[in-house]
This record gives sequence, structure tokens and C-alpha cells, in this order.
Amino acid sequence: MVELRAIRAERQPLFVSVGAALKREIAAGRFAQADLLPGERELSQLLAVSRTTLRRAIAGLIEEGVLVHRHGAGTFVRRSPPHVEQPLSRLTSFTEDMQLRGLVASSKVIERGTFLPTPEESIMLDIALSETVFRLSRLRLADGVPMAIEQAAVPMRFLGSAERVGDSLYAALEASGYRPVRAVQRLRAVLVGAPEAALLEILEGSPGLDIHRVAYVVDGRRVEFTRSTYRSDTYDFVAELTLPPGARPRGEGVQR
Ligand code: 16G
Repeated sequence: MVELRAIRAERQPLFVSVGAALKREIAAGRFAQADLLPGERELSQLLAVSRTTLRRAIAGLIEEGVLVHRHGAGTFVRRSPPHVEQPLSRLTSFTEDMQLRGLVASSKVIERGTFLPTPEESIMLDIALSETVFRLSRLRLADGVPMAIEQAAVPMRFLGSAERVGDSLYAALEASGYRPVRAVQRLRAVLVGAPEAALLEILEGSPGLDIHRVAYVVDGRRVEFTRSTYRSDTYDFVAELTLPPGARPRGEGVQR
């Protein structure tokens, strides 16, 4: 692996050249199979540099977002995240959205259980502070890449039992006869804070989308209030806009 040896450019610290050499190798697909970087000892031997220099080079690439360190697992090449275009007019679940795109949806549960609602949940769901809600906070992933953090709250009366909720919240609501049929969603641009950024594997302060969804069942009752933080580099929310027929210019389509 002679080509991996960093050639020191003039007046450039060695760790910068090592970082650049590593980047070239990553771009050429060298570690693509497992996305995992070899161990420190092996890599410093391959590159013929000290471990200290290697560590500085790797730290620089983590900062740049080229590599990502997972505690206890090692240093990985950051896979380019799947890019999803999501129409704003369709009321679908995360699991369905990913399936439609041929991506595998998965989740890591952050919090799950039955609780009394927070004042915000009680207002958004239009329920009393004494009514139990099922709360589910998850990191949502597509093909193993973190896409969003979602915290959903659903009044327990729509679920019957918390055990009913498996991988998909909407599948559980469908099974209990309360699948949402309408939702109001508010999107806001935010800078992602440190705890969320760590979960989403992005840099602190990266742009993100803060989304609030209130969903309704057929009879108009509120069934779900979900707050989410979406990575803005993986999701495009697309809205179709139309001019009402009465407001269309006369003689539309007629060439003058
Ligand atoms: C979507 C919804 C979220 C809903 C979830 C259910 C947005 C912004 N949010 O992610 O409100 O709770 O789907 O997904 O679209 P699930 O059925 O896969 O659990």
C-alpha cells in the first residue's frame, strides 16, 4: 500500500498530508467494504507515520465529517446518506416512506412508555393533563443511516395497550382503528444542538428541520403530536402549489 504513504507537501504539517492521503483513499473506495478504518497500529504502519500524527489526521477528518467515531466500535467512513424527497401532501409513516424508496427503515428507541402529558402535549393533543399518553422517542434510520429524531405522543385511548406498538406507530394505530387521516405540519429551520447532532451523526450546529405534526382521526379528534428533528442534508420536503380555478387568468392556454 505504498500509494497510501503521505507525501509531505512543502510547509504543510505532516498530519494534514496524512489526512489528505486518507481522504484520497476513501474517495477511491479503499475502506468501502466495511466502512471501518483499520486499527491505529495497522494504519500508522501502512502510512509510515507515528500514531500521534495519525490521530491528529483522523481527528481532522472527523471534524470535517469525512469520518465518524462510534464509541467502542471504531472509526468509520461516513457513508453518504440516502437523499429523500418527501411530498408534503401525503400522510404516510416513516416506515412506509422508506419502503417506497427501497430503503430499510429501522429505529433506536430513546424513550418509550406511558406518561402524563407535558403541558405542551396536553395543549397540542387537546386532552386533560390527567389523561395518559403513550410517548415514543426514536432515532429513525434509513439503511442504517440516521435521518431524524422523533418524539411522538398519542393518547392511550387510541392504542388500548402500549404493547401494541411495534416497529411502526402508524401500523399500531391502523390496527386499533385510529390511523390518522389528516395532519397539520409545521416546519422550521434550526441549528442542531450537540445532543441531537451526536445521535444524527452530524456536526453540532449543522442545519436541520424542526417539524411539529398534529394528526387527526376521521372524527376530528387529535391522535398524534410529534416533534421531530430531521437532518437537512437527507430530506427535501416538496410541496405542490396550485392556483385556485377562480383565480386563474382568463384566456389561459390561448395564444395571443
Ligand atoms: C413520520 C411522521 C411522524 C410519525 C411517523 C410514524 C413526519 C415529519 N413525521 O415520520 O409524525 O409518527 O412517521 O412512523 O413525516 P412509523 O409508523 O414508521 O412509526
